[in-house]
Amino acid sequence: MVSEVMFCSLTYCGRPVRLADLMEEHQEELATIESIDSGAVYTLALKTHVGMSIQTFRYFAGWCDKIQGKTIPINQARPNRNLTFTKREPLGVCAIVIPWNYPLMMLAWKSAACLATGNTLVLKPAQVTPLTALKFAELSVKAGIPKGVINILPGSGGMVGQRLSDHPDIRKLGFTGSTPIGKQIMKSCALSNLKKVSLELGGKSPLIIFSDCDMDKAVRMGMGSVFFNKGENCIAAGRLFVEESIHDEFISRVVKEIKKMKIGDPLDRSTDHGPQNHRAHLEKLLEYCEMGVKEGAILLYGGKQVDRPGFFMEPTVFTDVEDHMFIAKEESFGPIMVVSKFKDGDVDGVLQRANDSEYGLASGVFTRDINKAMYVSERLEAGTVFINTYNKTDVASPFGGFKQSGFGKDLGEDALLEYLRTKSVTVEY
Ligand code: TAP
Repeated sequence: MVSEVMFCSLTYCGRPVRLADLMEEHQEELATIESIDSGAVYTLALKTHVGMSIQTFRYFAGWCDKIQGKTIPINQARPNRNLTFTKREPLGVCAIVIPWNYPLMMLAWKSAACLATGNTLVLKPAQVTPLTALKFAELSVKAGIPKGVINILPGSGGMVGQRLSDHPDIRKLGFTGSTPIGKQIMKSCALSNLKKVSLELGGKSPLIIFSDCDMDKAVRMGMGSVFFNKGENCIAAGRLFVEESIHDEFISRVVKEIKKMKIGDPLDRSTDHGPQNHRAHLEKLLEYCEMGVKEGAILLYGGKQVDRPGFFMEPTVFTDVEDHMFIAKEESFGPIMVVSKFKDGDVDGVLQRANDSEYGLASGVFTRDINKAMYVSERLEAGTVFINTYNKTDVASPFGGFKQSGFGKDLGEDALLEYLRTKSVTVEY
């Protein structure tokens, strides 16, 4: 019932637009909080973490009054006429559980679609990054969103997250996080009351760089594919496959660029690379590097904690990574470039290696040959394929993984369906 009431108020009172306006008015404060809480450099926090969150609320605010069904003629051969029409209804109370890498943006991607479709929500931020979610709750009250519609519930995954998965009155759980926790959540949602679930999970996204690429762009974007948000990026290129004839040049240019990166205080506007999110994550990344060395990959650059206070990790490059190695298969979620060569011209061979993963979140290809780019994009098993670009997410483009990277979409029109149910009404006349 609350959902039905909300659907009307959100649709006709422009409150989601007001919420986006308020977020914009407070964008510098939100970006500062986000930077301090997550370690993202301020400039990125302002543009991406906060900027895209505002765009997301504006985009979904535009959908509020466009949630429509269809009319479907049925059983036309009978003497009586029949018609089915469908209605898209909200689900009711939805739970949202998010990780710590883009705290506000992950909140926005799910909450905006959830609210635009007339639901209420209970959101659990990650324990280590709850602050922008709390500021968002304050702004939602100012925007006139009625009490009880947006509920922010900080706490641990094992306690609060688990309780949300098990709760008998919650009808949907939208989750972003790791694959093992996603599986656990899906099981609990099924065993409790068969909640609808959408899962945005881990990835090990391949990026294929052919020798006929625009090298300047491939170096710049290849670096961004790994080091953006200090690698704490679900679509980070987990593995770069570089064609043999340009491999050495590509690597040496990447290392030259890394040396120019300014590592330091994330609030300093000139910093390129801030600290990792929390201590345990930094320790995990250092172990990941040790594992790479132990297995025989070449640690060409970095691999260590930076010698200054804080959880700073050197941007790192591994080369000569073989397919069986742990670092070739598992996500680091940090600033670690993992590079393998492939033989010149072996398009099908590199595709096979790129697809040999249980993950399928994103992927990329750099080549000037549009036919090759299209051939590769059709065969890559990933929810997103970037051609001659990377990290280009947009509020209007559906986003979500294949295989063990999950299912269900955030963003774009597709995201609305994650928070709606379809009712068929059949009339005989
Ligand atoms: P997780 O450990 O999976 O945690 C994600 C969220 O789930 C946190 O809020 C966590 O709570 C909560 N949680 C933990 N156990 C739970 C349980 N039993 N029931 C319900 N909730 C529970 O992931 P993480 O380490 O925060 O984030 C990194 C992972 O997220 C990476 O694998 C990354 O690829 C993935 N990720 C994916 C995407 C997309 S869009 N596919 C985007 C960002 C990140 P706590 O606060 O207690 O940790």
